[in-house]
Amino acid sequence: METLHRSNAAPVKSISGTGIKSTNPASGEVLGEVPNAGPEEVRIAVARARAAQESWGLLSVAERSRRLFWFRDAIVTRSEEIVDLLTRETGKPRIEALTHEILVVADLITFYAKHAADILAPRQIGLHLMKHRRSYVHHAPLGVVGVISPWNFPFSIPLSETVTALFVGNAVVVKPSEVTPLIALKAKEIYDAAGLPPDLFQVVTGDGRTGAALIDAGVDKIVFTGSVAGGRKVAAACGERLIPCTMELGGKAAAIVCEDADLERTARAIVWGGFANNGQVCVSVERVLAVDAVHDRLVDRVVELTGKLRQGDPSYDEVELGAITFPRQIENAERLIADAVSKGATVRTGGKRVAGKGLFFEPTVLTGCTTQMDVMKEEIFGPVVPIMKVPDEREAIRIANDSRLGLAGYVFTRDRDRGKRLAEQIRAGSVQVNDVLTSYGVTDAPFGGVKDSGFGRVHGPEGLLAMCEVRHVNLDRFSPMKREPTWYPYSNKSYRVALKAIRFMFGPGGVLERVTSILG
Ligand code: TXE
Repeated sequence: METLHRSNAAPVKSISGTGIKSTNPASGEVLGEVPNAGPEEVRIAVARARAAQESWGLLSVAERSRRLFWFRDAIVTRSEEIVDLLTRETGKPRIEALTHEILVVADLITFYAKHAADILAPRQIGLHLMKHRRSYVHHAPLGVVGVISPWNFPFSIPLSETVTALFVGNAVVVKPSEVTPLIALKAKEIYDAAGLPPDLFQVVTGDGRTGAALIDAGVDKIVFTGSVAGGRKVAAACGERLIPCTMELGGKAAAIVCEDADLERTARAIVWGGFANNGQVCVSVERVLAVDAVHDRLVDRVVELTGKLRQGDPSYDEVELGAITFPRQIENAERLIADAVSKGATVRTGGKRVAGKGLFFEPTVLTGCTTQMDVMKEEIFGPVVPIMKVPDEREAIRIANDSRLGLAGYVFTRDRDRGKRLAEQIRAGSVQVNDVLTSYGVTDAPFGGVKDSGFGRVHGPEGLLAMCEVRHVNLDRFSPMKREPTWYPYSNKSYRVALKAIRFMFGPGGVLERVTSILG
C-alpha cells in the first residue's frame, strides 16, 4: 500500500474549556472553535424554532417543496466549498464528501419534492362498519424536531433528517457532533443564504450535554444517530419525557459470500465496503463470512486489492483512504486486532498506525477469524476487515444473525433467488445482494436498524411519515340522526338490539343460521 501526500502537523481533536475546537485529522490544523451551548441557549433556539414553525406549517407541501429546492440548488452550487470543509474536518476523500454527503441530500430533496404531496395527502378510509360516517388520516407537522448527529457523515445525516422534517412542515434544531461541528454551521450558512426562514433550521453546537439539553428543551421529536451507548442514554431521556424518537445506531454488517459469487466483483465490493470512509460507516462490511469453496481465492484477491489502496492527505483526489476522523477509532482498531491475533487470527495486510503525523491507520485484512474474537462481535468502525471461513450458507446466516446489531447485511451470489432467500433471512434493516453501503443512498426506501441498531426509519415514505403527527379524522356522511343508537338513554331495548346485531355480524355459522338465531 502506497502512502502519499503526508501533512506535517500532529493531529489534535481537543474539546477544552467552554469552546470546542475542530481540527483537521490529516494535518492537525485547528479549523475553528465553536461554543459549547448550554441549556439556556438551546431553550432559546427551540423557542425561536417553534415561532417560525407556525407559518411554515401552514404552507402547502407544494410550496414548502418549492422553497426547499432553493436549499438544494444552493448546496449543489456551493458543492466545492462544502467538499473542501468536509475533507478538512473529517479527513475523508473528496469524492466521498461529494457522493456520500452532498449527493444524498440533493437527491433526497428531489425525491421528496416529487413525492411528499402524495405521501402526505389525506388517506381516505372506507369504513366497513359505521357506513353512515367516513374517515381519513390527516398528516400534521409535529412541531419542532431535534436532530442529534454523529461525526462520520456530518453533512448528509443531519441534513437528510432536517429536510425531511421541513417537508412535513416542522422546524428543526440540530446538535451536530462535537467532533465535526463546522460543517453543520456551513450548512446553516448556506440554508440562510438560500432565503429560507432562518429560525426554522438552527444549529446548536456542543457535546453530549448540549444534546441532553436539546432533549430537555421541549422538542416534539428527537432523531438520534450515533453509537448504541449514546442511543441508550438518549432513548431513556426521551422515554422519561414521552418524546417520540428515532434511533439510528451502530452496525455489524456481515457479507455472506456464496460459492457461486462473482469473485472479482465480490472482492472489490468487500474492499470498498470495508474501507470507504476508513470503515467509519454504520453499514460498513464489518464481517466477511466466506464459504469454503471460495474462501482462499477471495482472501487472496481482497488482500491484493487492499495492498493497492493509496492513503494520504484526502485533499488530493488520488487517494482512496484519508485520515481517521477521531483518535478513538484507531485505539479501537488496535485493541480488536490485538485480541484477534491473540486468539489465532492472521494479519494478512496492514495492522498498524502509519508512522508520522496525522491520524492514519493501514487498511487491515484479518484472516482465520472465529466468533470467539471481539472483532467479529463488536462494531469496529475503522479500516479493518475480518474474514471467516464457514462451511455453508446456513452457518453463515446463523453467524450473521448471532449479533445484537442488525443495521445492514450483504449477500454475494449469482443466483438471484438464492440472493433474495438469504437476504430475507438476515435480521437487519437493509440487506443488499451483490452491492454494499448504498442502502442509505436509496432515498426511495426506508433506512434504519433492528435489535440494538435502533428503531424508526429515515428516508422513503416511512421516513417522511415518521416526522408527522398522524391524525384520524372521522365525520358524518349525511345529516346526522339526533343521536347514535349507542348514546344515552340506555334501555333494555337498545341492549337487545345490540346483542342481536353482534350475533348477526359476528356470530358462528352462515348468514341464514345467524338470521335464524336472532329471530328466535
Ligand atoms: O456517536 P456518539 P459518534 C453510529 C456508528 C458509531 C457512532 C459514531 O455506528 O457507533 O454512530 O458516531 C451526542 N444526550 N452511526 O461517535 O458518541 C454526541 O454529542 C444527547 C450509526 O458521534 O453516540 C453526538 O452529537 N446527545 C448511524 C451524537 O450524540 C448525546 C450512521 C453521537 O455521538 C449524548 C452513522 C447524550 N447523553 C453512525 N451523548 C446509522 N445507524 O445510521 C452523546 N450525544
